[in-house]
Amino acid sequence: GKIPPAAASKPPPTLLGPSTLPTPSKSLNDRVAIVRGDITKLRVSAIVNAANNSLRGGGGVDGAIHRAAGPGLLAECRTLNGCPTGSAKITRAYNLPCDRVIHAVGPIYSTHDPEKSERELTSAYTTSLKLAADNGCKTVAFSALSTGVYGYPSRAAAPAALSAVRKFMKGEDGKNLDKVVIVTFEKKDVDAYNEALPLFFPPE
Ligand code: AR6
Repeated sequence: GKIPPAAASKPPPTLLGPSTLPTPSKSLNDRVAIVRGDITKLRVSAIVNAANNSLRGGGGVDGAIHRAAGPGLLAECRTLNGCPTGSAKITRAYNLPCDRVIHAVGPIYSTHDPEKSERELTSAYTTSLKLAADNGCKTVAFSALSTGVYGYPSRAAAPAALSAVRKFMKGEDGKNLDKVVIVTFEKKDVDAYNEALPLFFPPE
């Protein structure tokens, strides 16, 4: 659903700050990147949290996002009645430097039904991108959904995530997204996502 614009006091959302903001490019490859760092520090339109069904906060990146956002975020999340696996909900960002938080629920990885896990992971990415586009977000930073506590192997999660991002950005709803980044934190994720990137966004 749509929510009203954030407070006018916030600076315009940029990925790395105005001095390093690249000229928006039409090339699909230039609109997607893997970055390593702390997602709570990014001044993008929306960051995507790796949440759980309750949307009541937790450990990992979810804990870091709630700590940095302050108690207003949890208060708003409490009004949302949770979120199904493979879906996402959007809130304001409170004390975070971004404008919005999209709370996505990836699957707990199932070794018995990895295809189901992949469908749910894909859907968590796609729903988040649709929410971002519907709310006028131009720059979106994803956490590496499900690759921590939820046990999704990074080498399997990376191609699923990048495939979903590519498909969305090539479609009508993806046209207004200037930049999508996947924010990795640990080395295993940095390597897995960087190895998958050229397979889905090959150099032109
Ligand atoms: N910035 C960017 N990435 C981070 C940060 C950070 N500050 N901190 C951790 N990561 P996880 P999940 C990476 O476990 O697997 C929570 O309790 C981390 O290295 O946060 O989807 C929720 O409430 C990993 O690659 O999320 C749920 O209950 C990635 O974020 C459950 O965990 C995701 O790991 C969700 O598990």
